[in-house]
Amino acid sequence: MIIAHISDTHLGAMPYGLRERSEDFYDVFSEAIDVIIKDHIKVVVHSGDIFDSPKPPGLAVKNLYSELKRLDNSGSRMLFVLGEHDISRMKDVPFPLLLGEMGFATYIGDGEPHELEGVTFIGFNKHRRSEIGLLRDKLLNLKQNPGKNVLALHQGLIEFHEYAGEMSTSDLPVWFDYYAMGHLHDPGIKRFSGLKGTVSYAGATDASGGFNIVDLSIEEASVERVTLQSARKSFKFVIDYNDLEKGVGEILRQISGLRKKPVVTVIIKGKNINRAVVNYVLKPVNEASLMLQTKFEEEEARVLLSERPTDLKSEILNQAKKIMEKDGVYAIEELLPLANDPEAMAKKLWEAYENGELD
Ligand SMILES: [Mn+2]
Repeated sequence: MIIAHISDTHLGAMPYGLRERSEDFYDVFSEAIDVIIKDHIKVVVHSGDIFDSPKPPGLAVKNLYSELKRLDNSGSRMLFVLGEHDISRMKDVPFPLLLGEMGFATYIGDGEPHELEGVTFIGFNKHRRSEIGLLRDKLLNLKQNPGKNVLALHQGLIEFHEYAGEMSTSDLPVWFDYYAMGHLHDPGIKRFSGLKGTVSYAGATDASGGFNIVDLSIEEASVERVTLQSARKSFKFVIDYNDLEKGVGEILRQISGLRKKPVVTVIIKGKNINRAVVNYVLKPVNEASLMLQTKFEEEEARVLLSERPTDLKSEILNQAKKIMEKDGVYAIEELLPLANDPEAMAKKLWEAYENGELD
């Protein structure tokens, strides 16, 4: 059996309040469904964060419904678990459950085995950090089923993201043939020596511009990445203030001719930057992008941290002096040592004020 693994579709999201960005989320999801139908893939595992909000906009519900209907008409089925974006804190019925209830998709976040054509799918909804122990116990008590087994979770694994990780691959039962992960928005495909199958984050459909196709018909399941053409590209450029024209030319070469106008961030580096000049020169970039964000990094700021300070205290004093002159030195020398005693700090500050030391 070949399955599709998709995740974090966040239908209904509208970054920067832009209608075009909101449509991007529907476009990539729809294109993914096109690929799935064209390739006759019968099962789609969605690892959570179907909607961006527990109370999704009507358009998001309508679009999900029509895509599920298209899948259904072609004899395919979506299996899903819930992410934290789907789960209402108001203890209401999450919207995706409704579509499951109506028979347009199959909810598998209940931890029960769901068998389809000889493959068993088991999933759990998002467990918050405080509930990880509970999830670990539930995972530990799972029983291996004959044939292939697929696990769907919406959790961060520390092996994929040190800080967003909530649990580790050592918490996973070892016998699954594929671990369909959701939650982390960067896609990742990894194998671990203790685990039978590949562990993979399908990535956020919009941000990563893709999803996975997993072949379970072979002994060792293989994972292939599909790239979606309708995903909007985003770029980040760093250009030199002294060579603006050249930098802009290079940016225009890279961002023109795309299917959708990209989201562009330009960082301008240099000395004595005149922002009006920059905005003027960047006009064609602004016109060629859906959204342009310009950031400035004045040379001064770079000099500040050009060398690793040898003595932290004198470095802090130097910086304080540069930024706030003698008040800065006063703040570091006199006030900082009192930081955990606000009373004494206020007293010291008042004294300094009365003595005219803060002029
Ligand atoms: Mn999530």
